Amino acid sequence: KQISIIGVPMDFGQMRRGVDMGPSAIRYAGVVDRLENLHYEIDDLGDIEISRPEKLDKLSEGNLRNLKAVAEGNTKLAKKIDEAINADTFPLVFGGDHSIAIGTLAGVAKHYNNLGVIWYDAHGDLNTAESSPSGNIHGMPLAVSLGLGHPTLTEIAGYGPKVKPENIVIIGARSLDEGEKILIKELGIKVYTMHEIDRIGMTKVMEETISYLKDRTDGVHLSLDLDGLDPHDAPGVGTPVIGGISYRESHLAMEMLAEAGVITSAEFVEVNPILDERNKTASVAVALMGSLFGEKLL
Ligand code: DIR
Ligand code: MN
Ligand code: MN
Ligand code: MN
Repeated sequence: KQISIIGVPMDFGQMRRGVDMGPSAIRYAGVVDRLENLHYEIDDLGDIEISRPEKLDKLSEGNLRNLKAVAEGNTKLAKKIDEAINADTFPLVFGGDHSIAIGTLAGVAKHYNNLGVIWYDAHGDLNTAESSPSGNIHGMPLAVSLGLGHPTLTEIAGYGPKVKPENIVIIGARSLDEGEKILIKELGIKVYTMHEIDRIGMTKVMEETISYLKDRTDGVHLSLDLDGLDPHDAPGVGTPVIGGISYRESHLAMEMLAEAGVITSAEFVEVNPILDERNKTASVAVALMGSLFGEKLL
């Protein structure tokens, strides 16, 4: 099977510069060799062109920072993803801040009747302009994909919503804003917080997640925010939250997804080499990709 790598040097979904260098850091950490060793054919399509807004960090249309630049980048990304899937390749996206999940899902979801989404993140990313405490669009992509938010974002690629609430599983949550908590309850979104991960263990969490999604979906997108991991293991992220998923638990999760063979597209986001320690976070991302694509010791 062929993998199409798409880099998205987007940092306008939040305010810490440097996450635009995430795709370079991940490539530098050796992702192409790593996946080629697993006998995949890798087509690195390079980076999406992201144009800098004339006035950076402007809160346009109310509470949406850099709305135009984020929407433009995601529109281009959606098109690239669509082409990669039409060419029968597996789209593998490198961020960039998490606002790029808007474009990834816009490109992926039209190819499935019931797309499943695993949201591996310390956060819910379920804010709208109304509920967001920051105005940062990287805190909104899951809401946008559910059809909630500004039409400039929800209608990217000309349709919406992209996903159904019952097809989503959030894993690793430990920082949710008030509006996000209400939305999770209202929509009945399945969430494994750190409490459940501690209590039942990652093995059970992934067994349940896989059987839940297998029953109801015809494809599953993995959206992995590196801040889902504990900052000790992944320090190079803009919004670290202590008490996260460990490196080992994350490998186990990826290995179980590989064994189940359920993942049909993936993205690894929020790698910020400026905030990192000797490219540790990009290296962790690449190691996790190894496991996701079937790497085994023996
Ligand atoms: C926060 C941070 N909930 C916000 N979100 C992040 O700004 O909406 N998501 N960092 O990954
Ligand atoms: Mn996120
Ligand atoms: Mn996050
Ligand atoms: Mn984040």
